[in-house]
Amino acid sequence: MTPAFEDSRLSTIRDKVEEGQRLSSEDGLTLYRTPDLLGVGWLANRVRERLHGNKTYFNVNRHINPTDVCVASCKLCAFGKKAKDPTAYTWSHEQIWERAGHGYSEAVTEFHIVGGLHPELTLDWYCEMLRGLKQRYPKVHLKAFTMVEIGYFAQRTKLSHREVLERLKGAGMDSMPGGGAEIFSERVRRIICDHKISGDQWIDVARIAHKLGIHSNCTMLYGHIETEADRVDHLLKLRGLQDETRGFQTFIPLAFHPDNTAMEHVGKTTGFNDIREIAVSRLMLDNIPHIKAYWVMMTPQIAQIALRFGADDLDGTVVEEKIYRDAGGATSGSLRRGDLLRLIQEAGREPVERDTLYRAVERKEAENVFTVLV
Ligand code: V47
Repeated sequence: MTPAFEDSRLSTIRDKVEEGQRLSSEDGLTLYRTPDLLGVGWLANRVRERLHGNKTYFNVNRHINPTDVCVASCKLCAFGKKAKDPTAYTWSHEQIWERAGHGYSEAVTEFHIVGGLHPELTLDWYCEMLRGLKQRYPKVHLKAFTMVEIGYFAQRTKLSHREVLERLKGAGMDSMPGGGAEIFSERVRRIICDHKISGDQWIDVARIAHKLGIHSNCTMLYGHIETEADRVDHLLKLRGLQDETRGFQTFIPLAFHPDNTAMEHVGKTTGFNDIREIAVSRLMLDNIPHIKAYWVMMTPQIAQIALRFGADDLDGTVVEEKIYRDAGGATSGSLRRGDLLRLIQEAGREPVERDTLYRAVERKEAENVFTVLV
C-alpha cells in the first residue's frame, strides 16, 4: 500500500521507482531537501526489499591499520600523524601478522587493511605483509588499500596504477575497501583533503581495479562543507562508473566526525541526516547492489533503524577501529557476532552472515570454523 506523501514531489519519484526508472539529479536534490523523511525512507525501503527481501548482511571481520604515519595533512582526518610525532606508530610485519590473530575467538573471514601514506614503507614491504597474512590465514579474504593508497604507491614507485594493482593482487590482495573517495567536488577537496588524489583519479584507479577483476566498495564523506548538489554529483559519478564496470559491491555513506580534526567547528551530523543519507543513496545508486549502514560511524542504534530505510548491510565485528575513534567516534570499536544478530533480528530482518563477496557463510559455532557456500 502506498502512503500519502507529505511532499507531493515524492509521488512523481514514487512512480519512477515503481517503474524501475533511473532518478535524475533533480530528483536527488528533492530527496535531500524534502522534510518528508518517512516518505523518502518508504521509497528506499521499497527498493531495498525488492533487491534483498528481508535479508540483512553482516560479516565477521577485523580492521588492521598498519601505520598512522601519513604524508598528507587532510583537514578532515584525525588519524594521520607525521613520522616525527611521538604518538605515531608503524607496526612491523611480525606485529601485523601476530595482531591479525588477536580478537574474538570467532574466526574472521575478512581483514580490512588501510593505513596512512607512509613516506618510507615500500611497495615490496606491503606485498610481503600480504603474503605473510595469506600464509598464516589462508582462508581470510584480504580487503586492502584505498584508491588513495594505490595512487601514492604509484607516485612513489613511478609504476602505473595498473602495475601497482597487479603486484598487490599477485601478493594476495583480494578486493578493495571504499575509503578515500570523500567528496569528488574539487572545490571541496581542495579544502578538506588537498593532499589526496583528485576525484577523477579516484574514479580512474577504481576503473582499473575493476577491469583487473578486483571488486571494491565505494564511499562518500558527508556532513562537512559540501552542498547537496555536491553529494548528488558524487553519487552520479559512482553510478556512472558502475554502469561501465559493475565492480562496486557496496556503497557506504560516511558521516564526518569532526573531533580532533582541523574542522572541529563544523559540528556533527544528525540522526535525521544520517538516515536520510542511507535512503537517498539506496534510491540514487540503482546499480550498486548493497548499501551499508556502518555501525561504527552511525552508532549501532541508528544503523539498526537504517535497516528499514534502505540499508541491507551492517558491516562486521571490526574488533579494532582507529579512524573514527581518533575523530571522536562515541561507539566502541567492536561488536560480537551475537550483538549483530540481535540488532538485525530486533529490526525484524533476517541476518545472513556473508563473506566479503556476499556469499553466505555457514558456521559451526562450537568448532569455530566456517564454510563459504558457493
Ligand atoms: O577513507 C577519515 C573517512 C574512511 C574521517 O569499504 C572520516 O567496507 C569521518 O572507508 N570523519 C575510512 N570519516 C572508513 C572506510 C570504510 C569503513 C567501513 C567499511 C568500508 C568498506 C570502508 O573514513 C576514510 C575517510 O574517507 N574518514 N576521517 C573523519 N574524521
